[in-house]
Amino acid sequence: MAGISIREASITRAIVNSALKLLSEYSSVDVAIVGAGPSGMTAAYYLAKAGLKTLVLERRFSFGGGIGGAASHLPSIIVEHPVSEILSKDFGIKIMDMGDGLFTVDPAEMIAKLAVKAIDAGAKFLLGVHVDDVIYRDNPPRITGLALYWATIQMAGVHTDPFFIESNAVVDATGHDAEVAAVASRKIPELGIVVRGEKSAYVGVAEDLVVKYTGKVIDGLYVTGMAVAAVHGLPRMGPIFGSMIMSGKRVAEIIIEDLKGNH
Ligand code: 48H
Ligand code: FE2
Repeated sequence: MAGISIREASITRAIVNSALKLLSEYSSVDVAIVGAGPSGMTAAYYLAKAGLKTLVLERRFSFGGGIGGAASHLPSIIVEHPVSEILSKDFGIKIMDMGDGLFTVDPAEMIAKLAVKAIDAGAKFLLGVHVDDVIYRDNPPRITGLALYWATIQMAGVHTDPFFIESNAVVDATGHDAEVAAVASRKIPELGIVVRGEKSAYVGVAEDLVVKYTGKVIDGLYVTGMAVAAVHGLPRMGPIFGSMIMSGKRVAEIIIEDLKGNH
């Protein structure tokens, strides 16, 4: 340990220089994903693996979104076939077969391994940032990026102007409130985006519907996970997470196809 010779000012310089280099490099990306929950992290993995420059923006200082809270705090995540195999094969997550077509996963392991896989595939995570607006071009109509600021500033209730990130695709993976689609709906009414709000539980249909409706909302803006239920008015599924993984994978496939021409 050479601690004694380390100067405080050089710590500051190292932090500022590396952080500004990162923010500068990521001011323009292929895909900006808002939300590091199960759908956002899954999408990040497959997008980064396909070679797309992928940035995940998360308000909290941690990963996982709703995974950690699981089913009313009980430390068990439920998934169904074929998600069990995807989690096992693609993410190396241990699966326990509970019968009745249900499999359980340890939430801490799921959070950690989804994050590790996404990061190792090349996705960059920016924690503690609150996304509060989109960038919009009207000719032709397209979402071309995001406006964001530090979540602590939002919590302090003070006003600062945001940073911008430009991206070819924005993914709303913000969960139940579909915050990105909601702001686009409110601020750009001419796009006709309606956030219908999720409906009461009906697991049997909810899981498939979320995956089915995953995808583009308008050019440049895509929706995955519970935000799909919010935008399209679909029933909720409660503490079963299969569709979150399938939806993240699906939105990645759709974006990879849509952005093909750009590379
Ligand atoms: C930055 C933001 C912003 C913002 C939110 O809620 P999540 O886990 O989202 P999903 O869709 O990947 O997973 C949903 C699942 O957890 C769930 O709730 C299920 C399956 N419910 C079923 C039911 O019936 O209740 O993660 C969203 C993440 C969180 O980490 C937020 O902090 C983050 O997005 N976030 N980050 N800027 N404006 N809004
Ligand atoms: Fe939920």
